Amino acid sequence: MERSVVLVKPDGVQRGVIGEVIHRFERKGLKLVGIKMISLDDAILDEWYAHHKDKPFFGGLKSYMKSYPVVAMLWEGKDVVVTVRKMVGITLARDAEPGTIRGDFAMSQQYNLIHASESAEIAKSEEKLMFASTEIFTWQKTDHVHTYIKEELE
Ligand code: 3AN
Repeated sequence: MERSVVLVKPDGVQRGVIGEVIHRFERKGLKLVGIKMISLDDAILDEWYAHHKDKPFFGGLKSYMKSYPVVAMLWEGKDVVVTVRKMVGITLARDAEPGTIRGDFAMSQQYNLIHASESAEIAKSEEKLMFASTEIFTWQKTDHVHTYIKEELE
């Protein structure tokens, strides 16, 4: 099944929404296959945000992402990348739909609490950047038979 990398960013750690984020994805029926706290450095951020390297906010974005640790998670599910992005909400948090994580808990374009992989392809490269193979767990979530029909699990 597909995987999505989620980061509770430094502002999310400071504002105490780690549990809320986990709670929402758990209730949705997603499967957690990796989780850790990590302090990000320039090496990883230059790759992570390579698509933003020419933007005026790149320096500030990197400083912010290095300011406190983040909590990195790997969530698994059917077409999970799109599902997680919908649950996260748009980048400009004060405009994000109520009911989304950013819509319910954030006001800023930069301090928007959470990162979620943008596409299935990007998710694969983010997974490699963020998690060692020993940090990813293969386990059977027994309630999946009540979360999906058989064909969706194939
Ligand atoms: P998203 O996280 O919604 O996929 P991206 O990939 O466009 O958004 O941006 C990555 C991160 O860069 C955002 N989560 C936010 O923290 C920051 N960011 C994006 N746009 C701006 C901006 N105009 N000014 C400051 N920070 C920004």
